Amino acid sequence: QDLYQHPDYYLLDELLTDEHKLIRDSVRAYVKKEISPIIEDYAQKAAFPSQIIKGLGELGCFGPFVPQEYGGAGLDYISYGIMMQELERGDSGIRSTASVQGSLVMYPIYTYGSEEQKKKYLPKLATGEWMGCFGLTEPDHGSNPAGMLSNYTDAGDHVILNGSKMWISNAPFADIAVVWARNPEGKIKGLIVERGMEGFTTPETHGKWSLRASATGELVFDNVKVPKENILPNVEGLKGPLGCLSSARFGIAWGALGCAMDCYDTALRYSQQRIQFGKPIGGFQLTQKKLAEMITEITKGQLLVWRLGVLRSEGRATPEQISMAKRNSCNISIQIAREARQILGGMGITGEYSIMRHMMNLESVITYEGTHDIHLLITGQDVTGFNAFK
Ligand code: TGC
Ligand code: FAD
Repeated sequence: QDLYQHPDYYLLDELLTDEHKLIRDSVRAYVKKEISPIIEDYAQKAAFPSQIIKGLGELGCFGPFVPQEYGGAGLDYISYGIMMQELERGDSGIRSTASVQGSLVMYPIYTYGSEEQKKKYLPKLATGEWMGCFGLTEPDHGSNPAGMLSNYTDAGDHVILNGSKMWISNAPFADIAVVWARNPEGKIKGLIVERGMEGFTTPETHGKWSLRASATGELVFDNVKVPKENILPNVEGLKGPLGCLSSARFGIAWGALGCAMDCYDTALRYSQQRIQFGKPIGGFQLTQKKLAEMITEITKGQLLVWRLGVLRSEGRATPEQISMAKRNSCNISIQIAREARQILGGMGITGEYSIMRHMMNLESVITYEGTHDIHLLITGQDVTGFNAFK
């Protein structure tokens, strides 16, 4: 980790501003000091290192695109992407925590919330004093959230929420949950559910072989009384949660590349030092093929997410463009992790190196926020005009 060389084969640093590079350096230094030394241990014991929350807040990793008046930093989307890249180079579970807080909790409150909701929640979420989670997926509705069953009925100054969500990142420790449920007219609305509301529980999901340093759980609503002032007033329908996913998927497109960079860097250095048959394994053509293909895919991926960052910062990135980048980054990263693991031979399966942890984490990353195939179908629909989902 200490010797990490950031891959920049096409001199893409020249496309970044000094502020971007400063942000990258500070998040990278934080990851090196606070995350890399402990993350393997936390992943092995399947625990979330909650002590890092304060530092992530201080660094501005929670909702950096939110304006300063609400506690954010008002940064552009390339800055956000760079932060996610550096965090995920440390661990996808850590990036997940920041993604959920920024894109799936702060973004909807900022974009769809009332002024009172923004003032009440955003500054505390930006520092990490309060942590949030995002409840869209249900036991029977994963790729197809339009079928969700969670719902609420009207009861005067509050509503009564029933239903359940599963696979929810940060749920076990979150102070609030942004939850998507049907209103009495059957329309999808967002609600802010707070820990401590009667009938609201968050059982933890155990036994994961992936994202082990991230806490995952369910959200269970058993006649939960939610004040009407906690309903997000400015959006209705599936475009509400899907809009949040666009922000999070954008961050993942950058983040997954961080894993790829770490795996490539580790494998490259190992190949230069490991001697077999009297010479470094990096001298064998088959090893070079692996490394050359890795750096080619990383470079293509870097160009894709940089351009996407420009478009997103200008408000021009389409959901379909974001899908393409999320899918591509996850796909190349998981393949690079598998090839990098091979280059390390037996050492590749141990926790002494980060590769196997990245590889297992990426199985979640390629699945959540829309699976590999769902994103393919989004591109397919966009280019052909035909909807293959239904
Ligand atoms: P469809 O009819 O296509 O769309 C409904 C409405 O939404 C609009 N829309 C979007 N808006 C913003 N951003 C997007 N990405 C959008 N995609 C669609 C669309 O224009 C339409 O608007 P309107 O005004 O016409 O109503 O909806 P559909 O039911 O056909 O679904 C399409 C599909 C399959 C692509 C969608 O359901 C989907 O993306 N499914 C995948 C589900 C998913 O990604 N779940 C993620 C759960 S959260 C999570 O995994 C967090 S992990 C966090 C971590 O730990 O990092
Ligand atoms: P399914 O939808 O059942 O899909 C199973 C398979 O069928 C997939 O291969 C899929 O591609 C395929 N498939 C489905 N429909 C089609 C189709 N029309 N055509 C072709 N193939 C299809 N959700 C949240 O709301 N909040 C969170 O914070 C969150 N965090 C998560 C953390 C982790 C660790 C994990 C693993 C998941 C998380 N999720 C979260 C849920 C995640 O978004 C879903 O797992 C994902 O959307 C897929 O849903 P599913 O697991 O129900 O799979």
